[in-house]
Amino acid sequence: MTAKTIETTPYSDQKPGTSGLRKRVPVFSQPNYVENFIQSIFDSLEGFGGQTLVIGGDGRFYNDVAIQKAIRIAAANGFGKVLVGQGGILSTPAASNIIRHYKAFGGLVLSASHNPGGPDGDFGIKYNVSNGGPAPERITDAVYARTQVIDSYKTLDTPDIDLNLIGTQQVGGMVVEVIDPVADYAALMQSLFDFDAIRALFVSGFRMTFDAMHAVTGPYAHAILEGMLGAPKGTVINGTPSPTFNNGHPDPNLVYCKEMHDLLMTPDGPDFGAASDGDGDRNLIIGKNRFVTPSDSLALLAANVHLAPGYKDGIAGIARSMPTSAAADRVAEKLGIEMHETPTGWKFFGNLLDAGRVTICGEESAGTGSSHVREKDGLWAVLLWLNILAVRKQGVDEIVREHWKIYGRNYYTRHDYEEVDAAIAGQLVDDLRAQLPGLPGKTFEDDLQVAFADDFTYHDPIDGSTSAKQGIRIGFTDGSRIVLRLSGTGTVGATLRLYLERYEAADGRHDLDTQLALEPLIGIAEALAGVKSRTGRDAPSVIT
Ligand code: VG1
Ligand code: CO
Repeated sequence: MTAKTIETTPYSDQKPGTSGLRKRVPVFSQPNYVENFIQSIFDSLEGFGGQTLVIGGDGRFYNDVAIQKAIRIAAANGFGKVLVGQGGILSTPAASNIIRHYKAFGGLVLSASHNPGGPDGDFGIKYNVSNGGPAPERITDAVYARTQVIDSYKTLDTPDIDLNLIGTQQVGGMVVEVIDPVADYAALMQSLFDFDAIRALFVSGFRMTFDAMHAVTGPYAHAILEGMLGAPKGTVINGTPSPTFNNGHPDPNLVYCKEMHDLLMTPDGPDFGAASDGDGDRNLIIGKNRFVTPSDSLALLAANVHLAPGYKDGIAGIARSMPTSAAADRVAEKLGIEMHETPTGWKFFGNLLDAGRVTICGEESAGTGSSHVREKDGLWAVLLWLNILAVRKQGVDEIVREHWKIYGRNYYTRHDYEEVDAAIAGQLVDDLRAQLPGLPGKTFEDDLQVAFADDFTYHDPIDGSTSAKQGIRIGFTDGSRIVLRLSGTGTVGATLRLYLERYEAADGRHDLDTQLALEPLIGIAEALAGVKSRTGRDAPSVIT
């Protein structure tokens, strides 16, 4: 079968954001929109002839349509083989593992992650490179440049392949193998964690709820938690992936998982609650009477990870995204290991992980992961927590409190203002940036003195690349911070994210309400940036 070359014209809006290209489904459904983007990815790569490409997504609306297109374009461009998850399903961390395990050239991950799905919801395409991680900026920049001038793409006239049939099929000169999306990932988890200890925990009567949010982790959680680990049936809720996420918002935070949170705060509720997002790379952790902020979770996991067999020799270092609280920094300091601060987005962790400089990474946006793959990994974090609980034989709340007694507590919150007018948001950030040089040395609220104020620039210590304008940081002498940046994953208008952090020493007060503890900083941020006054909002859209 010979490849056809189809003429096309560029779309001006195919610039990948924090995690691939994300747009509304009606945007992706425009003629040649998917084709242009995928061909632009392939045009930006070299040496994939005869190689393997992994394709999978979170099962959202349009997943199946895009996968069939991607398979034809891959075949016409000369890939030797495509590995695709059954039903088109692969969680983001599972896709990362498949790329690494089968030494694929790269992979297409089809997801808009925590954004809602459906005919009017969001869709997304991300390219991952051979280490299993998101393509670095050098590649995403090249892809974007290519989308601006693309004039043709290659495809084949072939029928759709049967995505439900495990085994191999042929598309032109290319082999398509439909694989079990769960098996390899489950085996990887089993190699890292003490499954016997976790099984014993469940036998002892420990109760948990895992909310898969009608998204991709359902099959993984059913197989691992209820299957391999013997958790009672019903432990996993909302465990069947739905193209619309049952009309929900698959973002595991206190807004969209409020019911589970409230259940965990009752005396008869389960001991442990967890959830994951649309594509399975985020995690929410709630113990009985204790919500664990993702920043704290990163620090706690780093401090206890040696209790899991896969990490028994300790860790090389920790990396966190810039807006993530400095709680993990204190763990790294105590362990005497490297600590790295990177821009938002998992793609910045890849080089550090590949070089063996760090083992654990995390983001305040409910993302934690390790060197086992090159994506954040929701179920991995849940299993590591379970492993720690099983070995320490303590509850989440007790473990968190003990941690604060050793390291102090970083009170932390994020205020999101969604769907703000993009021009207003841009101007607001520009105006705040202009104030930065005058801030160091200034004192607010009597005793909060600005130590530094800058727009974060990252210098990658491995490849020497520089990423500028990654978010505004205002740091105070007591360790408090205000961070403001624009989201790179939203699909409508602009989303302003305001991150606030305050450090309370080991012998300080650890029982304050988070929003109250941060009130002075919230006031300073409003005085400096004027998010509320300039956007006309009286409160954030989401507080996490
Ligand atoms: C958000 C989070 C970021 C995360 C990214 C992708 O990006 O802040 O930490 O890496 O989403 O996560 P932004 O630019 O909107 O702040 V996922 O689970 O949506 O792939
Ligand atoms: Co996600």
